[in-house]
Amino acid sequence: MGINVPAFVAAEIEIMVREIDDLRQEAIAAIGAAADLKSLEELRVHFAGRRSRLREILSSIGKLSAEERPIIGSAAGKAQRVIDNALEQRQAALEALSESSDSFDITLPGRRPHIGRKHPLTAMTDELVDVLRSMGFSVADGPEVDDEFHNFDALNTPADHPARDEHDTFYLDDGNLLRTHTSTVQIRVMQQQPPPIRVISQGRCYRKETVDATHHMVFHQIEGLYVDEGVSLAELKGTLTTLGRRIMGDRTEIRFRPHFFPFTEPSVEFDFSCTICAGEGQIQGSRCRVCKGTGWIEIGGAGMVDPNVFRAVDYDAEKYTGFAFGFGIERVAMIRYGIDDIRLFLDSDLRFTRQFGG
Ligand code: FA5
Repeated sequence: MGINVPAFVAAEIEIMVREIDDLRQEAIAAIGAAADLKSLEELRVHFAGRRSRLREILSSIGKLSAEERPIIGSAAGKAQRVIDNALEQRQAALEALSESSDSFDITLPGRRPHIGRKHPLTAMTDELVDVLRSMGFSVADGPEVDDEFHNFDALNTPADHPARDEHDTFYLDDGNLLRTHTSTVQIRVMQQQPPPIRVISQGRCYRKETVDATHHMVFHQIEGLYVDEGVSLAELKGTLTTLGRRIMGDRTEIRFRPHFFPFTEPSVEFDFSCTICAGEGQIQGSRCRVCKGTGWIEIGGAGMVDPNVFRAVDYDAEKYTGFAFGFGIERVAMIRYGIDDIRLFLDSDLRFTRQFGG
């Protein structure tokens, strides 16, 4: 694109116009060939910057005669617009190029996709539920915010009963409370359906507890209830022995220790033989760390359902008997996975959970 120079202009002006034309062409060629944004910026400074030759020409226009002024002004202004336009277009093209090459750089190492896994507590719960379901228990659910009736009264624990002290919890303004055990679900199920009942329930429980390595104010329990005519303590023992062997290993033994729970009579606490030292209490002469040398690991509580509980849900206490058991899932998971502090289950540090498969 040449510039027509009128016949009357002086030779210097003609030279100037040619210079502007050359500058424009040189700029367009260099800008089109700019390989990256950095070199484009250098070209911007050189051809369109404050100290560029084109600016110099434009600022000297005032010194020219009235005839010359529009010739140079128009040539230089046009050249500047063309250069600015070329700079803008090349910048857009280079930016698009760098974005697309960013996302398609096949030489970069691949990003490993984050594969989630089950929290050890979830894995343990799923396993316990699977075993108990395979033994004929169905799964029931209940609310974590419950009332005193389901958490205490219906479980034969009236307001003045000393057993309430061990289940101190968090009370809401409306008089409801955060359940202290999953036994609340026993009551809800029995209120809804007649015997026979064979049900388990698992979930979060709360107690106003001082937190240490084995106690938390938020923990999980799993509970079992079997009600029918002629259910016996022997069946309770058989059920828990099977559960113990499926979870802890084929050689696991169970023992019952007499205990007290308001809602069962008789009541027991049950222990599984220690799988680490095979119930010996010691490994190669030194005391077993897991069972602390006793050969037994405390698991939970159980017993035959107290007739008063049946009366609270309008069951015929003369006709039916039943057993119930309940234990902490953290406790079993800690033994199973060798976790020595219950607080770790609530830790958001993924280095903890990533240690467990599943
Ligand atoms: C009960 O909660 C009874 N409901 C269990 C039961 C059910 C007995 C049916 C008879 C028939 P206990 O308070 O002992 O019992 O708690 C049972 C288990 O829950 C304990 O063995 C322990 O493993 C777990 N547990 C209780 N409190 C906490 C706590 N603060 N932190 C972690 N685990 C706990």
